[in-house]
Amino acid sequence: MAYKKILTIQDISCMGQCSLTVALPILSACGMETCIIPSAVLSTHTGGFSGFTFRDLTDDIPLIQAHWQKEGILFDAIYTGYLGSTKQIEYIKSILDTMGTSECIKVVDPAFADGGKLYPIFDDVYVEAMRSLCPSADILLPNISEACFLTGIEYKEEYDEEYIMSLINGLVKLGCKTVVLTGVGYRAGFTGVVIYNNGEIKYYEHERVAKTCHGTGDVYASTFVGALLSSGKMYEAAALAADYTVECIKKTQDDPKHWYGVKFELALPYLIDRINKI
Ligand code: PXL
Repeated sequence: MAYKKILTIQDISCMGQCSLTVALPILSACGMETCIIPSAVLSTHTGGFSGFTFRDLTDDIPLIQAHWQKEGILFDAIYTGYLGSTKQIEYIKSILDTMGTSECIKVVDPAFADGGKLYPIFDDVYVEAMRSLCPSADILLPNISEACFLTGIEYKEEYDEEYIMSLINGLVKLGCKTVVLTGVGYRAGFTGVVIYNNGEIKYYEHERVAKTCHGTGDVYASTFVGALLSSGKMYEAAALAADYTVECIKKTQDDPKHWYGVKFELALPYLIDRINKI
């Protein structure tokens, strides 16, 4: 297993099991050194809580970057998630362009929509800025809602392979090299992940757990990045991330009080076991 240095840029939701509070433990469990830039600090995530605090850390980003550049710090992977503002996207481009080693893998999780709707703080201007970030990424990790907003294709709950291919082709036209599209299910009881890489399409289908849980996109993305860096195997990493996400939902689904996230900690032994076998 390779020991790599990863930079992840996303918010700190102080309570709510998403973004950095999920990415750090998962990447650590995958055996990765993890450095962070918090994009914002919120009291909770924005999915179901009201009255959350929001401290935008946009202005800190270039200062942190400048310090690291003086220190000569470079990363084997840079993985971005929920960002705090449209202005941040310009700073993120500069980080993706300058802060990686020659082998650096750049992963962008657009993290701005679900269920066909934008998350509360985002708007069309943010979507447009995120579109312009696509060419800077090696791997884009959207769900179907984000793929729809980015490509301008209508959001559908039911679809066929042709529709999914139109999303993938639209993302490729935006400059995405590799796309890992999550939450793609063609038949009842199953969902899956479509992996488009260098003109080749693969699909990993797995059991669909009835309950949808907040934060699973972040669990998926963090696990995918950790497993990819650890193994160098794209399809296996996409599949492992899906299986671990299912385990996390299973650990949570019988507890109605735990509506705001998944009990991913309880499934970390499963993740560590799988990572060692990949
Ligand atoms: O899980 C994505 C996410 C991350 N961070 C914040 C969020 C959300 C989704 O709603 O609100 C603050």
